[in-house]
Amino acid sequence: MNDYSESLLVHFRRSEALKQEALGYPALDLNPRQICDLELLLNRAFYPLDGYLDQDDYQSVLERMRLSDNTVWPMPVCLDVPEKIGAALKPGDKLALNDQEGFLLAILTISGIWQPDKQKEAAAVFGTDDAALHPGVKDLYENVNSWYVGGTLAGISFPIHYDFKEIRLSPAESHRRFSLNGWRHVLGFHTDAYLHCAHKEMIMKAAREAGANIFLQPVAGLKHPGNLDHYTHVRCYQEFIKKFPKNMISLGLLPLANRWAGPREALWQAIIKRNFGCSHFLVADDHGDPFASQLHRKNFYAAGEAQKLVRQYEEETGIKMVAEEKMVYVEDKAQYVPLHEVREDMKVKTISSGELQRRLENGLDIPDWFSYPEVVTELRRAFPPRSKQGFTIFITGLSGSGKSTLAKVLMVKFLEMRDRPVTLLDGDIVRKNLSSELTFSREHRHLNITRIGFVASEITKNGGIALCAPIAPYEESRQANRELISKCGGYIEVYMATPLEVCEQRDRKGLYAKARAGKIPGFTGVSDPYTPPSNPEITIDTSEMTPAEAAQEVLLYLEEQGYIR
Ligand code: PPS
Repeated sequence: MNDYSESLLVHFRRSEALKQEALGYPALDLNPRQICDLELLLNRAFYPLDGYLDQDDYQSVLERMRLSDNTVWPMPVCLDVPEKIGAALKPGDKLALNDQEGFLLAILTISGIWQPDKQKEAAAVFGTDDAALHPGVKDLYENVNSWYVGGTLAGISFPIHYDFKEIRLSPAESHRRFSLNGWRHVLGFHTDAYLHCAHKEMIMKAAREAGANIFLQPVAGLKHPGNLDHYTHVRCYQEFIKKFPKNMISLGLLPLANRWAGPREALWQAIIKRNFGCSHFLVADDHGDPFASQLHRKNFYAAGEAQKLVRQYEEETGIKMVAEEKMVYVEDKAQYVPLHEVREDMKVKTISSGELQRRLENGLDIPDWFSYPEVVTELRRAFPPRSKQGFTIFITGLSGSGKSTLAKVLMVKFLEMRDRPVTLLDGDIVRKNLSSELTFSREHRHLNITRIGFVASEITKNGGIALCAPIAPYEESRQANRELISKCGGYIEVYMATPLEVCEQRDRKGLYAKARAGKIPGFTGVSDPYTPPSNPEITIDTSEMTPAEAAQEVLLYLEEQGYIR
């Protein structure tokens, strides 16, 4: 047996022994944010940390951006645990740390447990303790447990990823890659945005100035898996790096749970980049700002603060700050130039992210000066025009208002078009299948509607048409569905405003008569409320319209909005 296989065997035996040992310890299933932190602790991206901060280090980081031994470290990285676990632990105890499926990742030997003053932490880290002003503060108050645990880690396994394994580089792997390539100076670029031509020009300019190769390190943190965007982002990065000269750029995903703490965040990322082997770090003037690039919101941190802080600590961190310089396309020159070199007589062209979204939605041209055809192809695949997106038509109204009839006519029309699969989720059908155990109580009706919403969202996400026709008497259930489904494609709410008297007069199923006779308790419109939608896309009163006319109204709306051609 050679040295390498012997060390593997030793590692395997040690892990097996630790796994056995861990069976006797209290266990915690980590949330996605905690799994990100743990991975970066275990692979040494958070060097010099070899575990979670203890209370002294935590205080010192808040007050001085340094560990107690004076090393620069700007971000508190502690393990937050629920009270029922925290209150039962004491220093010296061990805690098994699992992923969300209960798979053992590490064993923590506890050095301290305390209840942090979150307001103080927020003020120190984010610069405000007001949750209304900063999403990072809100997250700290609402999603971080109120007991902190510090201690050292014995790693058993890195968190498991099935996606893009070949570009999930650890610091050891990126170091190795850089040295194999003979890269002595490496410029780290941290991003979570889609990158286009302007970014390439900006990165190349910075790399020339630093005399460095480039390490593009996009965040693959909290949003995936299951998030379509994550896959699109990474595929776009894979296309983007092909636009650079050979052997100039390397791509590696960073499983970082961003805190959005502005300057502190930038300094933290600089240290992380150094740990991955970078000598330089590209920093934007609004780096780490929670509202950076949001058109209608002012940034939280003052412009340039992040760059200043990273530069201030350059000597100690060992990584140099390179300021990002915005590049813009000048039409008369047919090339990109730095923003500060643009003269008044030059014609500058830009496409905002909102405009890009609009062009994608409508299948409009995205010019080559703005982005690369291969990147645009990936984007078009993920954000197809409305005529290729799935959508849900959610028809709500009283019993007898014409919901099912309208849904059936529409279904036939869509089947005739033959361009998307169609699923009918009529109230009665759902009650027989998906919700057969539910009653007509308020709670069960809500559950019934949100179940329909979930199924419709899956159909919509996969490019189909979901036709839903339940009574759906409550605004809160309808709103929940709107929120969920709009993220997956189109959502069109159709309010059947046929008056109660007309519905009751029709009484096709004889239910109103029974309800009036007291034989059906809690009947919608008679002895149970129906709240009309506050903002439906379409309102239809079938007392004045044939089913074909009602369907035509919906089809005209869909055509106008670009869902059908
Ligand atoms: S809800 O409120 O959205 O969950 O209702 P839904 O799933 O659409 O089911 C409505 C159909 O169930 C029959 N039914 C009742 N409706 C209202 N209130 C009570 N108490 C009730 N009991 C049974 C009725 O046939 C409804 O069908 P439609 O097609 O709307 O007439």
